[in-house]
Amino acid sequence: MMKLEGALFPWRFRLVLGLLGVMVAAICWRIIDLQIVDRAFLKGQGDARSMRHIPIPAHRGLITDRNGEPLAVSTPVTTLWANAKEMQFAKERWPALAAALGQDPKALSERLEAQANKEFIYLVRGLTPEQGQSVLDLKVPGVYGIEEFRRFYPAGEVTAHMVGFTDIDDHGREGVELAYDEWLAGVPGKRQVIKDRRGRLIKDVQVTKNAKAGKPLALSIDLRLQYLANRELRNAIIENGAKAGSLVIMDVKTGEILAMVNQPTYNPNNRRNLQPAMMRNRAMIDVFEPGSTMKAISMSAAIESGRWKPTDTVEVYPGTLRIGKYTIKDVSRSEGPVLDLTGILINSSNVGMSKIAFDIGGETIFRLAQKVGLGQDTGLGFPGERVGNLPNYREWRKAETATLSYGYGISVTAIQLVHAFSALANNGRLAPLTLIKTDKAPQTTQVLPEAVAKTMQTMLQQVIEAPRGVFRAQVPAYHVGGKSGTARKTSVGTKGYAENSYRSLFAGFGPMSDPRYAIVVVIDEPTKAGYFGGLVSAPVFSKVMSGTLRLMNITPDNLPAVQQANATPAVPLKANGGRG
Ligand code: 59J
Repeated sequence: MMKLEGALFPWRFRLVLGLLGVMVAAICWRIIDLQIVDRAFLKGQGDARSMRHIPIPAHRGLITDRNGEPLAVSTPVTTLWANAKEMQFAKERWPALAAALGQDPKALSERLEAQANKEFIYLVRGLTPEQGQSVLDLKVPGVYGIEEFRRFYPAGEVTAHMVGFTDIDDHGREGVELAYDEWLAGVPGKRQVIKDRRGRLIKDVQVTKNAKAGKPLALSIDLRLQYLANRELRNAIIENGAKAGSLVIMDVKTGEILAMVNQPTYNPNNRRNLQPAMMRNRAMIDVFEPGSTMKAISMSAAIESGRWKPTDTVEVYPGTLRIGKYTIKDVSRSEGPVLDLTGILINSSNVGMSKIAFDIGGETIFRLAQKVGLGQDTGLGFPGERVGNLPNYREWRKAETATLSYGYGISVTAIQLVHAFSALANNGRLAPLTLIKTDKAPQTTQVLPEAVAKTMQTMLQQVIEAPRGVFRAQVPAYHVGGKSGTARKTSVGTKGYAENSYRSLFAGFGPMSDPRYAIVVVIDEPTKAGYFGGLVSAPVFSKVMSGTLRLMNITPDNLPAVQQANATPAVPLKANGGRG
């Protein structure tokens, strides 16, 4: 009879069975270990290799002008990126991709080869969502899209310096975009997704953090005035063959900047071929000597001192004044050997102003210049803004006292100059400057007695309206006041003044019945017809002030008698009772 071999070696059979049993037990233990004991740890490890947090872009706050006109808008765009590693598996699709992207096929494939081990490279940023989708529809392996926002500036070059711009990652780089970046920028959200080994998106798991949109910002700017200012400044720069210029319009009652433009400018929507000169917000970052516009401040100090009244006279003959080895000169010959205070302003007599400065002392002028903000921090915190320089009166010797009184040896920005004039316009009350729309009346500081400011208003009106005045600054149907200035530019490299490069200035305000707007015009190096502030900058002031008063619906205060019957005057006019 046959016997089973196993039966012959029962111990061997049991051994094999026993070993098998141990192995099964070991496997079971490992299963329990992996599935139950280590489960959480392993799942976490696995997820960490496939779960991804991807950012949800936050919408950046809208920037508008004071009337809600958009100045900086965030529009959705699609950015295409590639996992270059993954793309190596589909080289045959590269030419089609290059064609869809409008890129050179050779350049693209060279780039993809060179970066073959990179899992993230940008292909193209900021396409319109439609353009982006049409590329994604090709379904080229390794090509992905992300939604982003890109800034668009509807007013382009007209608001470029003021608004500034953001970089490609939507962070503020210049202007208000930079100064108010924290306010405007949102907080990006987070989305959890699962991606496979090659980084392909497999599943959208959840939004772990919602994107928080940035806050909107309404600027003090009035876009209509900004356009007007830009147009008139640009025309004047062209007509006069000038190098550059700035123009600022301020509401003297609220401290709001209503317009701020510079030439040359640039298109913030297309920043290729930008030259640094185009990008300068000159009204705040360029400093200059205010020249004779400073006489408005020095004269205010003289009247405030109580030692001088407008009808007092000073001998200006022969138009020069020696101080040690230094000679002060008047440029144009004055009406006579003696001028009253208004006459000193009208004839822009440096000699007359200097003599008054010696009488009242440098400190009196210094104190007022400081109070109206010349060479002082504006508190605006605008990127790159300059403070200028008002030397301490202790350093003023006799020659400096003279030259400072008519605007040399001090440096200011256009925005400081308009601020200083705003105090005269607003009856001696200085409102803090702001670039943001304000709703409530600001806290003003009385920097000059009201009576003194009113006296100055009358004198500065005479500067424009008197027979020998700066008639080019006149505004039809309104009374306005102001002061021109023509300053030789300091020549680069040397300590002295250039013989034939000038800065033409005009600073003024109106309407005189209730001054509301102050304007400063700076034209840098006019080279054509002439260079006097009264010739070059005054007409720009006239046009911009005229447009401003009309756009703002300000009632004319200087209509001829016949027309007055049909108008509602802001104040009683001479024809119907007089002003007092
Ligand atoms: C001027 C100066 C330079 C600096 C002089 C303008 C001085 C001076 C040393 C010569 C042209 C010129 C510290 S002129 O602004 O007086 O606006 O309509 O640049 O005087 O002492 O060939 N303005 N301008 N002065 N320097 N230093 C007048 C005047 C002014 C006018 C015209 C005629 C200067 C009425 C200027 C205007 O009021």
